[in-house]
Amino acid sequence: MPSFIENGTRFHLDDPKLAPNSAAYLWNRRMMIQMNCRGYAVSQYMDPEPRKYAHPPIMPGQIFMLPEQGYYPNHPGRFFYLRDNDSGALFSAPYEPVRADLDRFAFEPGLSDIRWLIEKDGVRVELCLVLPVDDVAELWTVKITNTTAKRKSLSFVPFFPVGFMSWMNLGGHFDPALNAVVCTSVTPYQKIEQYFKNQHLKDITFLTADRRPDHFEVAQQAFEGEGGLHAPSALADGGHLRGGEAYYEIPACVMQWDLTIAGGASEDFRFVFGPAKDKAEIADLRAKYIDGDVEQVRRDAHAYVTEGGRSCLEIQSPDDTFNHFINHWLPRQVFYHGDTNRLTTDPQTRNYLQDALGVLFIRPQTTREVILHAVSQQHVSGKMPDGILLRPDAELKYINQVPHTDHGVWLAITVKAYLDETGDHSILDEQVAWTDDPTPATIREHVTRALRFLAAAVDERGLPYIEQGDWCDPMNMVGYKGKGVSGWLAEASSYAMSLWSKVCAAEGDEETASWLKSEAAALVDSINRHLWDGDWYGRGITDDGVVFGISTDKEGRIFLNAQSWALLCGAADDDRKARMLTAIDEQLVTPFGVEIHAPSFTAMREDIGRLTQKWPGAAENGAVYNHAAAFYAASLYHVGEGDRGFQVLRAMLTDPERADIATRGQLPLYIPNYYRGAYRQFPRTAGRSSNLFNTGTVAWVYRAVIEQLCGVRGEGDGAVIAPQVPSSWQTLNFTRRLRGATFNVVFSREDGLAKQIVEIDGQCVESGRLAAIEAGRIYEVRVRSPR
Ligand code: CEZ
Repeated sequence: MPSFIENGTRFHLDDPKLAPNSAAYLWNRRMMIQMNCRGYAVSQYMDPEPRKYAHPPIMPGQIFMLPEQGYYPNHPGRFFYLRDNDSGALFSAPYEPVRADLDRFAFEPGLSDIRWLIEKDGVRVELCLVLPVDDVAELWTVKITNTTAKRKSLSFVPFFPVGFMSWMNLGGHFDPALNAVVCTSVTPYQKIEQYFKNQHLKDITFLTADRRPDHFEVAQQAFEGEGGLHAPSALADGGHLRGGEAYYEIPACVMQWDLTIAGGASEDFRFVFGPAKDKAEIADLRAKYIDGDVEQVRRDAHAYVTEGGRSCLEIQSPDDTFNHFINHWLPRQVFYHGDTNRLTTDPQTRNYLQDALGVLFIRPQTTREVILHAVSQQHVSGKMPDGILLRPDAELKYINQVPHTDHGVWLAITVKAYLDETGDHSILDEQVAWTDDPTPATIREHVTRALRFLAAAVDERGLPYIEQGDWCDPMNMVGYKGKGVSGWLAEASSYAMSLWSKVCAAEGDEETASWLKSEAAALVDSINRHLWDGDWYGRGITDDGVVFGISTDKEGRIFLNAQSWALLCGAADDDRKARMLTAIDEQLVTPFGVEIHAPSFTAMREDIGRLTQKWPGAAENGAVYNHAAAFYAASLYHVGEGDRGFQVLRAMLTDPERADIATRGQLPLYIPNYYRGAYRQFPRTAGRSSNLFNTGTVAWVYRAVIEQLCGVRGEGDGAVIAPQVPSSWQTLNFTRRLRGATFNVVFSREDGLAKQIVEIDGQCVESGRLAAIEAGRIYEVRVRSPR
């Protein structure tokens, strides 16, 4: 049975066919690798831009991770063939490419390693992958055990395909001094400048081992022959690798050992695989990871994730899957985002700021640095750029060259959250210059000006222009002619202005506070005047003045974001709220979560844009787009709908049982950016995971659990304790660290209570408010709630 093991810090999948593409990921600050349970891999590293070091046999896109990534026999992966030299029988671990029926299969990704245990005909193979904390390298250990009583003669053949490295120059050879297969290439270019720029690139991919192989091969075709990867010709008829090289032929790292293993005995191997600039770098990596202490590498990798990424919250609820996810896997995913910026040198501004919003609850110092860095690229007009450059040599690329109008919103939200979590008001006085004006201004002024910029970029109805997109990247044709407006952005701006107005008021700046309040109210007014459609809010108005996301639309009739943010900004009164929630339940809620809109578009709408061209039910075209669902959950908690909020969050997690794993096609180790939607149009494919673990969702889910479900958050100099616990839970215990203090909270339900009661250190605190938090102190909190 698939299940969490080791107290939820590891997962156990027992069948490679249940969810063939289910995967786990590892990362360090320089690289990431996603390994699926059957051995296929997608990995990339920073050089300084994202790059791959193992390729398919054709030229792929270099930097995008694909949603619903498909795999095929020649896909990059890490494979280990085992041949019984007496019977000739062949299998491969973990499963691909041979796909033999195994006697035992366990794919067991942990917080900082990925391991497998495979058994077939009396041979056990244990694989473990770990990434060193500060190098681009995969460190693999392999243990082969003869589980029978009789001696076995085996051939062990690791096969690490390298693929089509370059159309200009590629090849490979075995280097005896390095004990490595070294595959070489020249990154293709045409402009001369590029020649000089490319000097530093790691154009080598290598595999080195701790033992001298008996045989090797470097040309993939010579290995495969006519047999194909599931029965390579080089291994047929008791054959041995021929010691070949690759001369402008697709290279692969293949080594072979002839082993005689006594009954019950084992053989151990260690490998390092990765890119290198030159042979000296391979020698260095060998010294560190082949000759070095592998246990130390494991301990360091584990400490990086669990100590570096230590959460401010541990919970114990009646829902074990939720506990494991919140205690281990969610902070891990949040930390990955916050510490690596998704391995890009020009994160989208909204992603950069929202990733910082998540890591705030792990390492607030990082959030502080992100805020200061982000505003250093703000224009003196207040406009936030579309992407943030993280290195002097970085450039705005791809989507960041397309004008989007929402970036200022995330600045205000993140700074407000930072103040609440840390109480560090000194940040507001930090002085930072503008990208186009050297005169420094305070952070307070940077945020206010971002909001002034938003307030000014509105049409005659008072609704904000959308240009070529807002939060929704591919909503690129609503306003490209300069007239279309975003209802969502009106709500989000209003919400951000209200938040910031509170900060200004607390800081004694009444003038700005009241201006922001009146702007926020004016936006609400415009939204209610122009976008309320009777039962829900429309999403926007096109360049031609057409309101969309309304009841008369056949496709894209209702958009979730337009409802969630109406709740957040307070546009909807109780009657409207009730109508919206009903409409959402009827049209958007599915067993796999809440869809971003419905019905999904089945044809291009040239006044909405590229999102309508995505496959119906995929990504922004009607998927359960978890980032939008997380906004919805946040909005539900915001208006006290805790039970609904929890349902939305809980639907994002795959249940650790066969049926849900098979349908979603993923393991409960991360929240993917989407599950397929269009549930009412294409039920057969609904629920399928994108298996993309890059997503702004996690910051919002983490925050909702900490600040709303558990309900302990900073406010002014003090704290608020106001849990919104699902009504089906009778108990909840948790520990929350906030501003150097620790809150041990015991929540329980009781009969005969009229309302929730909070006791701090034995004292009843009617409001749930603590005026000042004492750092270093441990608060014992009891929350008693009506049943
Ligand atoms: O990218 C995300 C963006 O990183 O889409 C979100 C947006 O808020 C995030 O900033 C919603 O649009 O078609 C596109 O360009 C898409 O926008 C995607 O690239 C999308 C992906 O799902 C990547 O994870």
